[in-house]
Amino acid sequence: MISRRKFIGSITLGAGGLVLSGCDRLDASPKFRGALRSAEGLTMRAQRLVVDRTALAREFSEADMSPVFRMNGNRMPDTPEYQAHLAEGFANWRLKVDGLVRKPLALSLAQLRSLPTRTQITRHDCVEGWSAIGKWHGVPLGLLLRAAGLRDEARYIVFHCADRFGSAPYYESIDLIDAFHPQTILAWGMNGQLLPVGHGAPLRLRVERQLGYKHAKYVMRVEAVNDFASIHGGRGGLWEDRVDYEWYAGI
Ligand SMILES: Nc1nc2c(c(=O)[nH]1)N[C@H]1C(S)=C(S)[C@@H](COP(=O)(O)O)O[C@H]1N2
Ligand SMILES: [Mo]
Repeated sequence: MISRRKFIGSITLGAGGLVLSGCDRLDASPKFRGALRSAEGLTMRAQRLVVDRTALAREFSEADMSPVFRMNGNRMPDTPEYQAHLAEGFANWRLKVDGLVRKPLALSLAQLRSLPTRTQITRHDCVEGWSAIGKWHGVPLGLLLRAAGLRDEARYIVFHCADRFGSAPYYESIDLIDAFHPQTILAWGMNGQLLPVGHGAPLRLRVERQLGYKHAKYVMRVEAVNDFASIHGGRGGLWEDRVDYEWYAGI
C-alpha cells in the first residue's frame, strides 16, 4: 500500500520537477515566468488534492521553545506614522478590517486583546534556512472576518504592513482556507509578553501552515479582496513581487 506521505511526495515533486527541468534551458523571459507560475499553480492544486489544508500544524510544549527566537526582515518600521504609534504605546492605533466586508471594523489593541485568545506553540520555518519554536497569543483571524461579514465575492485576505523595503510597503495575502484555519491568528503577544517591536508589534499574522515570509508583521490593515492582481506588484506579497517567492508557501 502506498503511504499517504509518499503519495504526497511524488505528486508535489512531479510538479516541481517540471520547473527544475526547465531551468537549464530557459531564461527569465515572461513566457518562462508564466510557465513557472503555472507549475506553481499545479503544485498548489496537487497539494490541495492530497493534503488536508484544514489539518493543524504541530504544536509543541514549553520545553521545546527556542531560547532565542531570531528577528528577521524589518525590525523597526521607519515611517513617521508608525513611530508616532510606538511612542504612544499604540494607544491610538487601530486595526482596520475592510474591503469586501459588510461591516468594516477599526479595533484598538485593547479590544483585540479582550477578544477570545488562542495560544499556540509552533515552529516558524524561514525560507532562508532557520527555524524557531515560539509561543504566540492572538485572536483567530476567522473571528474578525466573521464579525466584519465577508461578502460573497471575497476570495483573499491581504495584510497591509507599516514597514517598507525601499519605497515598497510590505504586504502579504492568503486564501480563505488559510484565513479561517483555526491556527491562523493575529498575534498581539509572544512567549507570554506583548509582542516586541522586532517581532511585529502591535500585531502580526501567524499562518502556521506556511513559510515565514507569509507571517506579516506590523499589520495595520486587513483587506478582503476578490483578486490581488491590482495590489502593488500584483503577485500577492512583497517577496512574491520582488524575488519570485511562491505565493503559496505551504509546509
Ligand atoms: N512586515 C513584515 N513582515 C515580515 C517580514 C518583514 O520584513 N516585514 N519578514 C518576514 C520573514 S522573511 C520572516 S522569516 C518573519 C520573521 O519573523 P520574526 O522577525 O518574528 O522572526 O517575518 C516575516 N514577516
Ligand atoms: Mo523568512
